[in-house]
Amino acid sequence: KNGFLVRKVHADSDGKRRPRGKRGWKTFYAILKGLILYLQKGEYRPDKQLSDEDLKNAVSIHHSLAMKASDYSKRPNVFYLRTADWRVYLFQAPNAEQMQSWITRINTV
Ligand code: I3P
Repeated sequence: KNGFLVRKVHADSDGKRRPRGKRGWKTFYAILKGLILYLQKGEYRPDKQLSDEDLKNAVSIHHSLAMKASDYSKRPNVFYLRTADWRVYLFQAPNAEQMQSWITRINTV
């Protein structure tokens, strides 16, 4: 599965709150391949290679949990992703259907 997602990092590994100045929303083209969610920056092209920075942004979804962010009301169609090492991300999907599709795909790999 792939598509545009806007990401906010809420907590780095071990659940540590991400520091001020690094908590903004950023748009990525997300590619879910096996147990890795790749987050590609910049303009989308189907043949584009992942850069070193893109690889650093990749998220392991092994033993992770995605759920609708019902307590987050500032933006619509936002879901949480909590990883096995307790990173916490918020992802905003383009619409409700996409949000549900990402949640289902992440939770059923
Ligand atoms: C953050 C940015 C986020 C905001 C976050 C800010 O600032 O404005 O949009 O989250 O608030 O810290 P910066 O870009 O300097 O990191 P919301 O959009 O959810 O309000 P937060 O620290 O309360 O999460």
